[in-house]
Amino acid sequence: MNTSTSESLFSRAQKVMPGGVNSPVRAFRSVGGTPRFIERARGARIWDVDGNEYIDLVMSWGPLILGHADERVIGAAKSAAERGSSFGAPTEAEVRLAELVTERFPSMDLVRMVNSGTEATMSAIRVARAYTGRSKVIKFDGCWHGHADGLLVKTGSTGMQYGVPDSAGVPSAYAQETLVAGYNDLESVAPLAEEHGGDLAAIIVEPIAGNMGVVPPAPGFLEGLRSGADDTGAVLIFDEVITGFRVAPGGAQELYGVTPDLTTLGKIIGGGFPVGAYGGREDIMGCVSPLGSAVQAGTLSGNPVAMAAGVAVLEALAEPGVYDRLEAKAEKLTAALTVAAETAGVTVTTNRVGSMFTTFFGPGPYTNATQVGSADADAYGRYFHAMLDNGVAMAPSYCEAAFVSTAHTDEDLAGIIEAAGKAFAAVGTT
Ligand code: KE4
Repeated sequence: MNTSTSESLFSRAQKVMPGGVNSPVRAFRSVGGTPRFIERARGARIWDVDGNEYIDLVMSWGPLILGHADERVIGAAKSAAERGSSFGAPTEAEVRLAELVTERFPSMDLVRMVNSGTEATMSAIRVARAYTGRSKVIKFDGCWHGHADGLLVKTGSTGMQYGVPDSAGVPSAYAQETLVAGYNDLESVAPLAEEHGGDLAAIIVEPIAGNMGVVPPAPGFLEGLRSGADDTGAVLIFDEVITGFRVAPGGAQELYGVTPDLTTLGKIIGGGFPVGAYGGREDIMGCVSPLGSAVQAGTLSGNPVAMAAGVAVLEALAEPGVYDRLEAKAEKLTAALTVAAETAGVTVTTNRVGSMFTTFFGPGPYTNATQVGSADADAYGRYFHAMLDNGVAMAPSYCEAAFVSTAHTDEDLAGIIEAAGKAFAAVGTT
């Protein structure tokens, strides 16, 4: 496969951007090799600058549930852009998107648009602290909520309850306000709530983890967090940046029937344009300026082009049968992948919820960060490159989700399955 133009672009990029990328995972560091520079995309397919074609399962990390360059989305964005790119003033489009979001997420009385998932989670935590007057936050090992300082925190050493920075540049004083519990491990939450409950502002969780690979909530886990938040008076925040509009029209909270106090959204609600959002109970969102004293602002928040794209996506997702068709496609694909792995003598475990899934290399189960850490990353790296060589683009890390879109045709699925047969054989028996 000729990748010479990607290679020369990558060396150019590294002269002017850290690591040659605008987001670390794109640099292929955990799988090796040269990132493919993409020239264009449509439906489920992307083409790199060397003309190589791939069936895409990254789908921009989740936003493109309708596929690449969906005519409804691009048409809406184009027409909005022709009327002006940004006004820094209210528009009807942002009202319409906020109405669509709050209709689908009944827990969201009020919603504020921002420009990324990071902004959404950072703001939601600030508002939870403003509402409660408290400072501690519980997050979960293996969950990613973007790169706000207080969330770049990992479990301290054994027995230490306070978090420690998970990135250079995060002062330990910030990290100490964040407590880290085990995903799907309510027993790890109890002592933190007991010790810090009086100062606990928020519990933030990915209701379906997508950033340690896909890890669904164990039965009772989300319900346990709901009662823990009620018992301590903490604000329960569901980070649905991935799962919102992905696993159900009303996200994971609809799927599992557990209602958070605040929800963060992103990805799908922008249709590939930069959009995040946070919202929830009116009494909590009443703290947000200009209503209340929790400051949060943004030049391009509610950008009219991004809002128009988001409205187009959510209106398309309202069509009857969309989620049933997504479920059927993803079920068919993952079942066939499992057969392909077995045929090649490769042991894999697939975690799937709706149209998001991860194929782990190993016997599993994979229900928390520790178990995920035991999966065979090297085998995934071989699989990743073999899939790429056979025309399928996967996430360049196994701690991510693969996404099926409404644009993936039967032909696309067949192409993925055929490539996987070769790729599993290339991995070798594990
Ligand atoms: P952004 O700031 O990247 O828009 O959103 C941060 C974020 C928040 N919450 C969840 C559950 C998320 O998954 C994300 C971002 N997701 C990653 C991939 N899993 C984005 C890809 C990247 O970092 O390049």
